[in-house]
Amino acid sequence: MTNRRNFLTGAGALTTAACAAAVSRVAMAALPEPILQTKPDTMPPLVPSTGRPYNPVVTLNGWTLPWRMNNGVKEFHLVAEPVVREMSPGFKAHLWGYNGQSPGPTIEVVEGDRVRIFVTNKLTEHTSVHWHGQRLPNGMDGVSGLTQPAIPAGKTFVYEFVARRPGTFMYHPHADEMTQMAMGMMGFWITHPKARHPLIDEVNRDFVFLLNAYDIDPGAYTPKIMTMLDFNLWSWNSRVFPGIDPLVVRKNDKVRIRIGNLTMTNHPMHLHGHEFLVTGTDGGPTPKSTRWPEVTTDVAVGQMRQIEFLADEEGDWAFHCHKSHHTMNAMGHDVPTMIGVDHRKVVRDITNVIPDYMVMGERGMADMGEMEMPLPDNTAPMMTGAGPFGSVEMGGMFSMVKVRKDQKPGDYKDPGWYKHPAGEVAYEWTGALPNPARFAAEGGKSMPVQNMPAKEVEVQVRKPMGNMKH
Ligand SMILES: [Cu+2]
Repeated sequence: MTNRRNFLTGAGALTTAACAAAVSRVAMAALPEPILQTKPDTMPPLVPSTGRPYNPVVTLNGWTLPWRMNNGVKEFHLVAEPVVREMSPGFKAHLWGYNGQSPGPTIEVVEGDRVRIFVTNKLTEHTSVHWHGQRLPNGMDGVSGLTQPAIPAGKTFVYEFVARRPGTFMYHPHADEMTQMAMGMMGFWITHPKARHPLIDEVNRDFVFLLNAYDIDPGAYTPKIMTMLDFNLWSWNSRVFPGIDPLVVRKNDKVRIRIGNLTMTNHPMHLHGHEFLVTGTDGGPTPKSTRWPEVTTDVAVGQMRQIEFLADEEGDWAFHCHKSHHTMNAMGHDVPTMIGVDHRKVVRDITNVIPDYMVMGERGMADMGEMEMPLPDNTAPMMTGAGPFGSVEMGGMFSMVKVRKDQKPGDYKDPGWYKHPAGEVAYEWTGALPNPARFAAEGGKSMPVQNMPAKEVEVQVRKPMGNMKH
């Protein structure tokens, strides 16, 4: 390949990708050598060196799988295997994935391409790969038991079909799904249009990521696969904030973000500072007449959404799931709300028994962002992320779209924090503070009631958090 990407560290892997044309017929009859990637960094887009040209996507904290061209067929080699994924700095999870990573690499092809995918199963149980959203022969759909026998451990199966329609797709097992998806087996698939498409605009930057979720006890490494809804790690491409890279763009870039949801709940995805249009789903590009501006779009379970906007406002714009419990990391959330509760007496009693007992949440939960509370080894802090003005108090499904006028075209390097022009940051008021006006008709002034209770009753609200379902 002309584009020798720095992640192709293995010489063999580089040879496979670089010299497809020179490979002998004997080698072509063999499997394409699997290409692995173990770093969680966002890799630069993989510019195609064979086949029709297209504008490649950028996989957030991920990469695109190189292919080899074999008699006009694009050949890929996916290896299903156990992987270690760094979910955020200092926190590693033992997952299952493909080619060294969870999620697996993004596969990018062009409408009309004939694609052959070798899938080698290095797991301890059988698997299969379902190509979510694709038009293909029924026997290539990857539903074990229904359309094919499952791929036994240690075996390699071949899938082959033509990528018939352009769009945003994903792949995942359709065998022991509950286990294999809870363990992180999934990946993105993009089929680019073969020519200008009336409903697919050209963009300057095209980002992709999958929404996924894990239940990993603090201090543990392996997800609890029996969890149905109460996950404690809400991730993008198996990363949690502050481990998620920013989406870096140049001012006035047209930006597309493609999102797929393989969690067990919906995620209202919210962008600050810009309005976007939903331009596509896993069903294909949306008709122009159906598009209206939004700043939040819900991505339901098993759905994909592609959003587009003109990045014409400079700054560090938050981009996150709007469910506030999804922008937090592992926590015991069977914790009662303590705001406004005076527990001095209780604490005195408890510290007689447990000297290190610590009260949480008396003034809110913001203290958690900066608290130097000892965490078990290998645990992501609950809400953290140092920003230029202090803790961002976020975890989970949170990142930023960083818009900069001096970002070079094609440069995805983090430009650091936005430098706000003078006078454009919220500031403290230090003048006189008159009493703020308050609504004065509370209870019975505008509508006098004769039989009001004589004594004022103050209601203590205690939010139930025990059996919370997302
Ligand atoms: Cu969410």
